[in-house]
Amino acid sequence: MKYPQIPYSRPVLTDEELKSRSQSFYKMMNERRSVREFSNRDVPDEVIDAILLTASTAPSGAHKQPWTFCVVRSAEIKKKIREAAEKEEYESYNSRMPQDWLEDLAPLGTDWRKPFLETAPALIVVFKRSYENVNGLKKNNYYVTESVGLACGFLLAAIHNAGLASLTHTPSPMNFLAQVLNRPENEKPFLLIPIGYPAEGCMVPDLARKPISDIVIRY
Ligand code: IYR
Repeated sequence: MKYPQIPYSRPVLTDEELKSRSQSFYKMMNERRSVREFSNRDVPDEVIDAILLTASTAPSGAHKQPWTFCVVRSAEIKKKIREAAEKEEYESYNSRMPQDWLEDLAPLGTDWRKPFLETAPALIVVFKRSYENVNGLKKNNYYVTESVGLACGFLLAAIHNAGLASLTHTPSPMNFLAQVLNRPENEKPFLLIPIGYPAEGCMVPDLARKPISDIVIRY
């Protein structure tokens, strides 16, 4: 089966319009920061739906869209997730992470405590679908990590554009998320993203992003 083809084009803009649009998007995106202190102020379901639909516009291998987004609003489940994450993180910070890693994280001031997992009004737990069960048969997906990574990038951009903050949290190991959320065998936890408003008085590290000369090589 081949998809029917439909026409596609983008409006042809002037160079000035291209510059202005690309620069204003950069300016907006450059204001995104990872936030670790969230307000408990609620966010509407419609906003979460729209940002998840945006995430799902990401390209994926063979258009398999190999992602599942679990939206956790239940205080009880958030608490379970926090307790399990803190248990793993405590072990990681105290015995599993090598000294170099701890030293690299020191400037960010992170530790095993994850209160934001209960404070944020919603947690988005992203799962990658390594394969699909089709009529009882295993069908592999393709470029699953790349695809789900792209969807998460789109998701973070959509969250920021909506006016909210997020954190890409990676408790390790994170198999507990599949258990707590009762996910099937073909889904593996990928990223845990609290979403909401930053807490009043929220602080973030004063870090700089690499200049273009450090990230681009022209040929
Ligand atoms: N998963 C831990 C440790 C951590 C690792 C990296 I790399 C970070 O950029 C931040 C934290 C945690 O979430 O605290």
